[in-house]
Amino acid sequence: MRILLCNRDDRPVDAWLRDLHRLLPEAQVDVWRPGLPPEYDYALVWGPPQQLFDEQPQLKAAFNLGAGVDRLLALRLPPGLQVLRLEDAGMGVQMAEYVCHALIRFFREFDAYDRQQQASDWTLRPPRSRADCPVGIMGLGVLGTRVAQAVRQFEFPLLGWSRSRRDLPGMRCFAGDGELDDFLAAARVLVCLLPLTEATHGILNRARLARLRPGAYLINLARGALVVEDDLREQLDQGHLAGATLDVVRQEPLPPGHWLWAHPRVTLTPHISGMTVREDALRQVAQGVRALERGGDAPSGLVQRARGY
Ligand code: OXD
Repeated sequence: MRILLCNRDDRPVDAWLRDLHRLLPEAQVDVWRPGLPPEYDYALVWGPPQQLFDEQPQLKAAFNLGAGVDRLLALRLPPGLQVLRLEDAGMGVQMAEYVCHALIRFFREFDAYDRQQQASDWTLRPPRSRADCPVGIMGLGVLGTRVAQAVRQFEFPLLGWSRSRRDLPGMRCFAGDGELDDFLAAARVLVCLLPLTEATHGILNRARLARLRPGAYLINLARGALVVEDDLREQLDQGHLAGATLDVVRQEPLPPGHWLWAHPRVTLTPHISGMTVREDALRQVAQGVRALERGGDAPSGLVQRARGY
């Protein structure tokens, strides 16, 4: 079995190769470079160039070394290629802690207390009502479910929205376009964990952000293009949104001088909410490769290419 590895430049290739050899000793693994003969079975990729798939049309499957497959599916892929994504692989717990941090920072007004400390101001702010702070999670896949489980510990009313109906414990679940407005109108904190597809591109536009409860807060850790950034700015400036924590933006890295860098109600992080954990990711890849080699049931993480996730 032959495997191609085409990973991000900042991921140390020796460590990835070492762990792959350990987990899949039967595989011959090569690091991708242009011009390799078309004789590989599987590709492990993160941000691969089109050339890889043009030169390797016989590949059986591509494993995306990250959760979101939007960039991979935007390439011209061989028609029969199976695409698999990382499902949790150590990212779920990181995203859960990221969301809880942003949520509690907003709810407990830690930014205001930071400003008070700067001003040597020992003022107690009145406690806020948890009942007035329903947390709505958009996207109830593996990661959304993990985040919901963590947020539930803090006893906020919990809402969820997904394309097809889900039923999660302790959560009021909404489904499909028909229930999106009601979901938004009920949420104060909106956590976005949706995949980026044609259907979700720009889903958080002016009209939808305006549906949220006044003083709402947005936490986006999925993809920047889900949000119309000018509409977000308008809602922040008008005060309908109290603030936003964004781990993702439309253009990454965010260009110098972009308004998001300096907006007083925006907290930014450079796409770090769920970092790929090599060991966990490769364990999932190894299981997937073995499942594909065996045939039979679809391996976990198999992407429905037509659906986009
Ligand atoms: C992603 C990831 O898909 O970091 O953004 O895994």
